[in-house]
Amino acid sequence: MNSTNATNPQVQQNNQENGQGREKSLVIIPTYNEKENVAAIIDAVTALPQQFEVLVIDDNSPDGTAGIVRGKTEQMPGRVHLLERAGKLGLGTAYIAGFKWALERDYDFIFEMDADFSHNPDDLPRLLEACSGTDGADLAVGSRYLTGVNVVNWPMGRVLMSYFASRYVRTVTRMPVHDTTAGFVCYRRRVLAHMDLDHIRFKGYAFQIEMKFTAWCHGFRIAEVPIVFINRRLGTSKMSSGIFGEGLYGVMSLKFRSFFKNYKKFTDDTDS
Ligand SMILES: Nc1nc2c(ncn2[C@@H]2O[C@H](COP(=O)(O)OP(=O)(O)OP(=O)(O)O)[C@@H](O)[C@H]2O)c(=O)[nH]1
Ligand SMILES: [Mg+2]
Repeated sequence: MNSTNATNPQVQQNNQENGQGREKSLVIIPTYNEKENVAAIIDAVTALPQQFEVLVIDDNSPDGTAGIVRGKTEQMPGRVHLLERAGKLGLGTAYIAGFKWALERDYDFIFEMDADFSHNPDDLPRLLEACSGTDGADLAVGSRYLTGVNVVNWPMGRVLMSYFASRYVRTVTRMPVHDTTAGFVCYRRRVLAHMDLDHIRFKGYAFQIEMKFTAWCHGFRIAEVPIVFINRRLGTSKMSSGIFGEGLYGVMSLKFRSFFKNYKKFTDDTDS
């Protein structure tokens, strides 16, 4: 347990009041040129009563994002963390680096979230709730397509593309998830500990699909929590057609390869 939290009675009391006991949560935020958003998103996450910690994975953003995060780590030591990588290596590998960082430490719940406020930090407690307790899910997905289409300010073409991409993935994989490309996710530690993270291949949207699909193949329980997704107001998109293409063909190859894989099913007895 983090020394700051372990010795702070107020934090312990807050954790107990939130029903969290001594369980620790880490929100991983990958960044590339997010100087307009990064300080505000860190402040919004750390202002929540649940004592979320934040890990930013920055890929040497030319706009100086890492410097802003470093300031936050000094302001909130033990609460905000920064992992710097040499260059833009893609969202998927950033998350894998973050997951490994978390598994080397004692986090119980590990989150994925974008820096650009498309994912509302105020929804983090609902994702945590869905994974908490003995009956909690192993994975909670912040879902745009559970109750209709909850996307605000995206051009219609992009909404349709994303919605039908999710349906296509559901049809091909048979995975019971409405928003398969969602990047707002809570994992219980045991999901990431059980999966072979070195064998996750994809980097863009397909990374999100592959993570959910692999967890599902291992027998983990996935819950969806409805969220409203809002298009970024500040900064620029990093989406590219290559990333989209990876998703289109990647899904078929994911499903195809799964027929030949022997997924080790998770059981409470064999894993922690
Ligand atoms: N570390 C790292 N972060 C990245 C990389 N590419 C994107 N990101 C971050 O990943 C998150 C999602 O990227 P976005 O550009 O918002 O992608 P998107 O949500 O599909 O596109 P928008 O519609 O423009 O928001 C943001 O926090 C980005 O800064 C990368 O190569 N490395
Ligand atoms: Mg975005």
